[in-house]
Amino acid sequence: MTKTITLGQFIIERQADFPYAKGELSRLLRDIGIAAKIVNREVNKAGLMDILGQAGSTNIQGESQQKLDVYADQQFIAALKSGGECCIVASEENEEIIRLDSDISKNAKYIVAIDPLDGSSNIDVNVPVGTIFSIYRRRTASGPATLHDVLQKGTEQVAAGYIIYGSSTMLVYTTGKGVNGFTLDPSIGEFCLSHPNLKIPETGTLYSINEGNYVHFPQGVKDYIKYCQVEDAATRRPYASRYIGSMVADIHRNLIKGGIFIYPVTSSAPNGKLRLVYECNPMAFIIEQAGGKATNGSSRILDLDVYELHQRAPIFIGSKAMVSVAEQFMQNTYERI
Ligand code: P6P
Repeated sequence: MTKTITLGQFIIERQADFPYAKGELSRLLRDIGIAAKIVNREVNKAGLMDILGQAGSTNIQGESQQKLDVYADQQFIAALKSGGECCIVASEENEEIIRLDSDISKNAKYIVAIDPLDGSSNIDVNVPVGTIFSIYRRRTASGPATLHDVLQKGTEQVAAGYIIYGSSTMLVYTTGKGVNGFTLDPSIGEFCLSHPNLKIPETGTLYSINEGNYVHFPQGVKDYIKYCQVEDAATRRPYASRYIGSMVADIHRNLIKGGIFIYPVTSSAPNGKLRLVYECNPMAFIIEQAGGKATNGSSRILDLDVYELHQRAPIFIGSKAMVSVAEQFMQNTYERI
């Protein structure tokens, strides 16, 4: 019987990794874990509550907000506000940054960027959805934090993680020293270490892309998809297409089994669809820490300049060998044997 290690115990034990930390990041991760359990409770009974369906409002993206989107956004902001370790929340659901300027928060040293409920259009059909978060140190030493504190490159993240509300609920995160996964045990209401030191397989046979957009893809993406579909038993196992339409679920599957997830530019989305600050950067940090790769087809996601809060970026993310081949097609340098 292996010893149960809860998220809280793990965070405290790993605090030794940060000898100069005074516990703020640990408490911030704890606050996120608490909100995740509350959101999980509502996601799990969404079909039974008057919480499904359109909230009537629309978010900054112009997307109709599902009531659970709004609920999740409120829960994470409330947890961060009461925890006092975060001075600004940048959320997909809010056009502007949310400054937490209470006495205990206004001088807090951390910034949280979050997609409170990614893939929420899948809620009504019981497909896994997720929360994605990214944590930065503020750039200004004190006083009211500003957007300048938020718009930092992905390389500046101190932590990143996601929660996947699926057949089980998992919290996966990194602080730059590897990736660990925790599964929620409903019988004790705790996230318990279930996937220590997660590593993505060097290669794989799953490719994940919305082929409904095929005609709108750049030629390199079209060529890569054809490469994936070629039966070439002599050199590699046939690939399989898997696309859930929920970024957290697609990337989590690839983290466990190996694979590549691509959301490229299309003629209707010239900068891609996914958001750099609270979707691409945190997922890129996690996958790189697990030994994988994340680029925009040519440049490392984490190195991209961040110039606006809801900036979009194309993303090729997953097993290192697969992303590298996809990049060769994007740069038309693939050596056909
Ligand atoms: P499409 C969900 O709406 C989301 O933001 C991601 O979770 C997902 O990967 C992507 O959009 C799906 O987009 O255009 O394929 O429906």
